[in-house]
Amino acid sequence: MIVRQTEPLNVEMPFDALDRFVTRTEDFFIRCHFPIPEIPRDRWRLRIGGEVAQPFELNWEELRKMPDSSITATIECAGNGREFLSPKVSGAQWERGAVGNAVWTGVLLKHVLERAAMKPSATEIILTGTDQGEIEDAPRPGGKIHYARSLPVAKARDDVLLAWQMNGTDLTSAHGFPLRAIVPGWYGMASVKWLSDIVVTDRPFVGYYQSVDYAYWQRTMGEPSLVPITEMQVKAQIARPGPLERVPRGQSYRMRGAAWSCAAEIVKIEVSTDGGVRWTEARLGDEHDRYSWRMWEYAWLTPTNSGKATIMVRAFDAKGHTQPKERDPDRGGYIINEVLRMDVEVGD
Ligand SMILES: Nc1nc2c(c(=O)[nH]1)N[C@H]1C(S)=C(S)[C@@H](COP(=O)(O)O)O[C@H]1N2
Ligand SMILES: [Mo]
Repeated sequence: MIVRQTEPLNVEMPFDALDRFVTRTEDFFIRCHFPIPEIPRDRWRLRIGGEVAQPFELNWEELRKMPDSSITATIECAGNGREFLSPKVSGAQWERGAVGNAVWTGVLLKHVLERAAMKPSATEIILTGTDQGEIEDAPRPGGKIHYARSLPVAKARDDVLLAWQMNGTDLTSAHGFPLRAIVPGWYGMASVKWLSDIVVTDRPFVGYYQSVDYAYWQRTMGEPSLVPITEMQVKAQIARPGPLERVPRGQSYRMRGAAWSCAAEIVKIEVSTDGGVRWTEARLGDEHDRYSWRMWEYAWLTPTNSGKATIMVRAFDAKGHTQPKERDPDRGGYIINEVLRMDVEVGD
């Protein structure tokens, strides 16, 4: 793993190592804003309140008696790929590895909300984690805050999972033990870890992590307005060759990687090995699932002459979305899905 920061812990997977559909837990990136809270299972509680008829609290045993289900879902940090931006943007300099695909098991948020009986006034659900700390850079609120994000009622009632397992075993501390949200299709910041509180509200939540941070400028009626980052945009990444890899000349080289999108499944991948002049379809991996990435590979007949080659990849989803060619400055340091050019050395 590549360590970007130790306190708080931020590590990414060396994406060159991508070799499977389901990412092993030890290879799954870790993104933390505050120190990891160590929460003893018997002291942990989940509180549900706000605009509900029956606020209640759950302990670990009660939680585990709720009906469980599993989903395989890809989570990408909204800042994944920031290292490739120019000019440089502040924040963790993630390369390609702040993304992973895992099997998550837990109870659907909708079951918990049904039990609390939401009032008709409910519009959003705020999820809050146990972790807390002070924000360093202005603008910032005073003192310590918790990590919190909200979801619209419709998404909360759809497929959001409160997960206690990752890949068949209890969550590790770093990934949110004892309980975390999994918001399928959304960038990672929505999947609140170390979940302790669920508050139903009747107005938009404008917390730090969806206004000052994890927001972007959206142009609807001409002028930009700041909106929280939500759905993952269609994106393909190359795993091999890696940026520093030397590719043998005049041979068939197995190029490969993964692609994902919130809107729909990935249906086509195109590869260019000449800097975007010609594009050829890659082969899609057999394994696929609504909210999982799709592996792809392409047999590249490498140039017979030594030198530099510029390789690129782009994905298409079933709803016809593809990746932008240029960087949109309204996105700041987030939502990095424009087609990248990667130079590799061809030689002996
Ligand atoms: N409570 C809490 N939840 C959190 C975070 C956090 O710092 N605190 N980081 C978020 C971000 S930005 C991402 S990308 C994902 C990463 O999940 P992972 O560490 O399990 O990969 O968790 C999200 N959930
Ligand atoms: Mo993130």
